[in-house]
Amino acid sequence: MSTFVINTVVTTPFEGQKLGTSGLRKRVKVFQQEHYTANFVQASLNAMPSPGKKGATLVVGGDGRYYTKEAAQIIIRVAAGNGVSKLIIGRNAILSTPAASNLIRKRHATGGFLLTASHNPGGPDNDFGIKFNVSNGGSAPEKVTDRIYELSKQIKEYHIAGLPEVDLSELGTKRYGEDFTIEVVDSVEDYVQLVKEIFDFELIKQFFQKNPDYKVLFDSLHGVTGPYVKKIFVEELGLPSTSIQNAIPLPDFGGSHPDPNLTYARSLVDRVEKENINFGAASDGDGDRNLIYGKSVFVNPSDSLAVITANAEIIPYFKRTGLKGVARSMPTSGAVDLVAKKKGIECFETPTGWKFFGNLMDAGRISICGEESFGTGSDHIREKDGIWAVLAWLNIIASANEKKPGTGIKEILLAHFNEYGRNFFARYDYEEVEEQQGNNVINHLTKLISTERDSFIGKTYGNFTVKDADNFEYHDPIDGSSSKKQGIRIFFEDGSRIVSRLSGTGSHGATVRLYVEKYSKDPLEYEADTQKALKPLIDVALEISQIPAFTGRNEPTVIT
Ligand code: VG1
Ligand code: CO
Repeated sequence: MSTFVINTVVTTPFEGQKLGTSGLRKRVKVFQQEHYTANFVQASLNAMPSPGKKGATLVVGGDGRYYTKEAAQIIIRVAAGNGVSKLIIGRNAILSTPAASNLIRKRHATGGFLLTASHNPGGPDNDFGIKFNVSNGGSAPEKVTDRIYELSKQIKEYHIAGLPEVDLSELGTKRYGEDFTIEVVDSVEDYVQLVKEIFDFELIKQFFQKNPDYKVLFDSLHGVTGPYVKKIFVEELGLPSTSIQNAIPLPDFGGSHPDPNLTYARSLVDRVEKENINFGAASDGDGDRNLIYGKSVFVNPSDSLAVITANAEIIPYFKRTGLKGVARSMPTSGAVDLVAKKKGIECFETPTGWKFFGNLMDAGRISICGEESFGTGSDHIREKDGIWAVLAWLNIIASANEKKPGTGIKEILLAHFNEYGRNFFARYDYEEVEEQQGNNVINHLTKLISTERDSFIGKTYGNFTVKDADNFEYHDPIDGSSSKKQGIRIFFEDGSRIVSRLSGTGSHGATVRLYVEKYSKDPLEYEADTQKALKPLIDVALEISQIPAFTGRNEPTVIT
């Protein structure tokens, strides 16, 4: 047991320590500035909801991106300097976001620091990020993140313990001084145990055994999930080790963008097509997003949410807990709403960002929730969970094959569309335009729906007539808080809709998002190509929003 001194360091505020949709994300170089990270950690600890930082237990870990080790050491010293009593840290400071959320809950911790910028690229010239989570295992709600930002603007000092660098590669508990302990835990174990309690591993395993030709490929995109998928898919479910790729986490994600979509997970998509792989999947840097892609069939995340909800009762966890309500973020398509209606359960529409689901889950109002941005999950934790979504699909497929052998992703999707109709959905992202250009788009749309409202409502563009429009506002039914200006929504007479908002996760410039949705009950369209089916509406969306003119971009960076 070594004791330590606590030093109080005089500091001045840094600009822009404002948390976005999910934590503080900046260039690594910004975090590397002297005092920058310590300031932010100090502000977060000061903003901790009651009972506060003294005596707190915090979970620490992240996706292993560049600067993780340094940030973990700063967190250790500032936490010890502030009277935090215990840190539970993933080995080598590695924890996927879902695993961290699980640990916070399982160990009844007060909260946690998650070291990740999620799907943003990593490495010395790219992004680092810190998320602050609270005792339910979820991202701090807005009232806490607002307070962190306020405190970061007033900060004058931070407290830091004079501890030597702590070796995080060795499992076990070490005590420092009178009341500070660090427990280094296995990054994977608790999470694997959790998913084994949720899904029918035996059934999935038998399905793979009975169908040795059913090919699976999971792409970790060099993010944090590598060791998790190796344990789950290879060791537990018995798939060959060739069923996983890019499974070694790298601090710069191999120089690519660890974002599981059709653009950045191209190598997975290409292999699925070329090698006739039945089930392809990918996750993002910190493991909370998922992509499901089978031979010539892409599962849109909004549809994924609906399909999982429709089939939830075959998953042991929901058999046990019952299916309460569901929720989706506002831009996510209304496919899940139709399932909720049929099942007679509540359905909530929340702003973008997983933190808005937390209250609903804590209050027992929802079991499953999702976002169009490749996020799906449930109340087993308080973060979205990439591996969970993949296992949910595999459980559904394995179960469907009990009744009808040969059922794959495509058959499940088509059966779903036949029952509920199809919500065509696409998202256009214009990444890293200038901040002013992004604001111009939103200001223009705001004008249309406010001062120019009278001439805008009722106006016809192509085959679409504007029926209504607003800037989405959310009233949390649990704590009564409200969140304004969450995205411009334009509704058309035929039920179609377009949405636009600025991203809150970028670290540079602005990213404009445009979401387009159209519902069809025509069976001839169930196998149609999304972009083709949506073309007329996308044209109208571009005409109304004037995005190409405002941004100088004729094409989006990413199309989902
Ligand atoms: C994006 C997504 C949002 C998601 C957020 C965090 O936010 O649109 O749905 O919750 O990323 O996901 P924004 O503000 O850029 O649109 V993650 O995997 O980056 O933690
Ligand atoms: Co993520």
